Amino acid sequence: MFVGEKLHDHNALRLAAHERRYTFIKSEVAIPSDLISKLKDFQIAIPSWALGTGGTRFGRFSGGGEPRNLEEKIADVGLLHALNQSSGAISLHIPWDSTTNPAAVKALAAQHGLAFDAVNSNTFQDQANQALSYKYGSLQHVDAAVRKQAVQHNIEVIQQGIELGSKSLTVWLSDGSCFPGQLNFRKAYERTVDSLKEIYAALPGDWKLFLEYKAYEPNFYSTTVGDWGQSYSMVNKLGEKAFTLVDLGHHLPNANIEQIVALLLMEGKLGGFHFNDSKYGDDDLTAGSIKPYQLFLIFNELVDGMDAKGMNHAKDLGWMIDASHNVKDPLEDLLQSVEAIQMAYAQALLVDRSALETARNENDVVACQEILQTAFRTDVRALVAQARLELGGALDPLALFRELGIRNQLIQKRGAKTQATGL
Ligand code: RM4
Ligand code: MN
Ligand code: MN
Repeated sequence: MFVGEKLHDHNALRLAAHERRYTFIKSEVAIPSDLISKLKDFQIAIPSWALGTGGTRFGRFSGGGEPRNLEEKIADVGLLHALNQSSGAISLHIPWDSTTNPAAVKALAAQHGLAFDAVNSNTFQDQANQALSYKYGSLQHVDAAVRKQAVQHNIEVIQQGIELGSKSLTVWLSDGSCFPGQLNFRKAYERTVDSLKEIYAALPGDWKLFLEYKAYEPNFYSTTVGDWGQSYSMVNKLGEKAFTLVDLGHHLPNANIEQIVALLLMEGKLGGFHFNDSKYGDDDLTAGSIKPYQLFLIFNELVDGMDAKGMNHAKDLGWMIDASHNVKDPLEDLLQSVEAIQMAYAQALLVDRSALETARNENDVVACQEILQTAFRTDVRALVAQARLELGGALDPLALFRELGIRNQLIQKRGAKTQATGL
């Protein structure tokens, strides 16, 4: 859509100010020579289910112009990517995004410069045409026929993913229990692992399986894959293509997520991320909007841990957003999230790691804190903007989105009352 020629004018107007800021940071801060190229390589996948307005059980307030089908979702992500050149992938949720014409969908995505990141299965809802219910769980269910149906669904998701060129499956289970006594924890665990083994057996050789954990909701007493330990022990039983996926909103309050990330990476079992932010639970708010320091500390561990293993920052883990926007324009929110993630990554790349190691070895706690906070307090926006500029994106994607009146155009094209699939 309509970004091309306007982007040039937008950047021309802002170039002098940007160059002033970029020159300033280069004169003030020791910037690793490969920082800009690392930022340029770093692409963040957009979830297909976050392109419409999210709701809560109390209601949903659409902003209009929401994508009505998969093609329009791809167009929306293409738009984001045209603005920031950093959202070059889309993560699909099946059956919400099922298609009967994968070749056409793949070609459309390619026109927008988009790849398909992890495909997500859905055994937390019952579909209209579904034989058996997931009310009491899916892969953990006491009835083998329900488990079989859920396994089969995951295998179908893999097959759809293969046709689109995806390379990973994310399994998030709502399985658990709402009341003490309802579930035999041990048996639920064992049944889940057995079901996962069947899904794992259907994975192509170059695919990964991500097992996402979540502390609670929709089950409120126990969740069968409730924390990183449970996911980690399960993926270890599956094999080398299985990994744990960390969704930042899926922990109990005050969990030290950066430590979890460091240890999963050390064990070679961190698969990827669902970025978002939260104040209380699985709030799915804009990345970096509530706890930006935590986001930075997570990236600090990621950079440290990936470098220790010689991993490729951009390619060796799955970088995805998982968000829901109740009051913001979804596309504006996603632009903000991508930028926040890039900033945390840039700040982590600025950490003076040898000075930090020295300070740690000398038990100089004050120096350790100073080193991290110096990086965190650096205004890296000009670095992120420079990477975007070199890629052909907008100096200020959010401003350009507004200058172009994109939401109004979408409303005119799609209507004010459209509703995208999702929660
Ligand atoms: C869950 C979880 C999953 C997502 C669903 C829609 O809370 O975060 O990743 O697929 O929501
Ligand atoms: Mn998630
Ligand atoms: Mn979630």
